[in-house]
Parts: sequence; structure tokens; C-alpha cells
Amino acid sequence: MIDLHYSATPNGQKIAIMLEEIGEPYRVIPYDIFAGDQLTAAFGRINPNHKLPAIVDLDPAGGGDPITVFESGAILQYLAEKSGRFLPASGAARAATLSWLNWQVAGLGPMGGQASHFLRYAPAGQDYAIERYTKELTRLLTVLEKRLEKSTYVAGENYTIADMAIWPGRASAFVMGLGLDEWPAMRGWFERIRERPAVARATARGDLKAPAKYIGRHQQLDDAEWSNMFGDANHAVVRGD
Ligand SMILES: N[C@@H](CCC(=O)N[C@@H](CS)C(=O)NCC(=O)O)C(=O)O
Repeated sequence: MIDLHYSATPNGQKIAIMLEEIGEPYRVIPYDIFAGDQLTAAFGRINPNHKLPAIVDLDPAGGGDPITVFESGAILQYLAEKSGRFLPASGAARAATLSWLNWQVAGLGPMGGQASHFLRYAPAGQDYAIERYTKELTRLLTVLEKRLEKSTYVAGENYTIADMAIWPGRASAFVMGLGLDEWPAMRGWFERIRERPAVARATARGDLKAPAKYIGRHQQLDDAEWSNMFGDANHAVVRGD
């Protein structure tokens, strides 16, 4: 059994998709990040960075104490190694999978996150930041499009954890007005993955579904929600105030 500490954002959805793909039993422990559920001391013992997702594997391979993993890329790799699926064991295919996985967690994810922040949450008047991050996001999506013109999945001919890392953010980019019209190769890839039964299960399950406030274009946070996400409450917990 795996405890999935989960908030219904693209980073959480990556892990739900992987757990559905490998058929590993799991239970969802939901966090409302606007309400500050991620800021407790108890969750800090699971992820000292106080961000979702994280997992606790109560039945590690070979037995022993529960294993905690945070950071979505590390979790995907852990589950791939545990199940022996969706990450080639060696050679060029493994290198390509880890390259694209890290490209997502270190590049596409953070840049998309900043674009989303300035478009959806920041006060008005952020033109420079909006342009900077939407341009960089568009550049990264162009890199992805060119890659997918040459291969069925991002790391080659097989579906891997790198696709699972990229797909949920690509799905949520629609909220920012980034459709698929300009990206024909990405559209084919997107639909191929959307049709997978595990992806359908992960996106339809009631306790995994994103509530409206996570997916709306223009977010109106109250003072407490703002503080929990971006302000004093969020920072104080790491300082230990
Ligand atoms: N690099 C992390 C990013 C995790 C992250 O930013 N999680 C967001 C939700 S997508 C979160 O927990 N936000 C709440 C907060 O910042 O307090 C990963 O890939 O897991």
C-alpha cells in the first residue's frame, strides 16, 4: 500500500497516473493547498519542502520500514524501479527517459508554473513577467513539438514516466489559452495518452479530480489563501516561526 499525499495539480496527477498504470494499491490523502494543509509539522516530516506530491510506501520491495519519497520526478523513478515498468533498465532508452523526465521537472514544470502564477494569481500589471514566462513556456513546448515529430513518445517508441511527467501540465495549459492547434505532433501524443485506461481512471476518480478553484483562469484568493500559498504563512513554516 502506498499513501499518496496529493493535491489535484499536474504534479499530483503525474503520480496518480503512474499508480494507476502499475496497479499498485494506494490511498489518497488529500491536501487543500489554499487552506494550508501542506504547512503542518506532520507533513514537514514527510516532505521538508512542504509541497505536494509525496508518497509513503508502506510495503517497500524486500520489506523493511516505510519509505518516504518527495519530488514528483523522484517519485516516478522510485515507482518505475519498484514495478520494473515505464523506465528502461539501461542504455540509450533509459538515458532518454531520464533526460526528458528531468527536462520536465527542472524546466517545463517550473516555467509553466511561473507563467500560470503571473497569468492567474498575481496582481495586475505584470506584463514583463507574463511575457518572459509565456515566451519561455512556448519555447519549451516548441522543443517538445520537434521531439514528437520524430518519435511516438517523448523518450522514443515506448510510453514512459517522462510522458507521465509532461502530460498533466500540458492538459492544464489549456487554462492559460495554450491549445494544441499549433502543435500537431503534440496533439497526436496528447490524445494517445488521454485514451489510456489508466489515465482516464486517474483523471476521473472523484478524490483525484481538480476542484474548480484549481483550474479557473482568473483566481480570486482571499488573504488567508494568499498567505498560505505565496505569503507569510507559507514561508514561516519553513523558518520554523
Ligand atoms: N518540484 C516539485 C514541485 C511541487 C509543487 O510545487 N507542488 C505544489 C502543487 S503543484 C504545492 O505543493 N504547492 C503548495 C505550496 O507551494 O505551498 C515536484 O515536482 O514535486
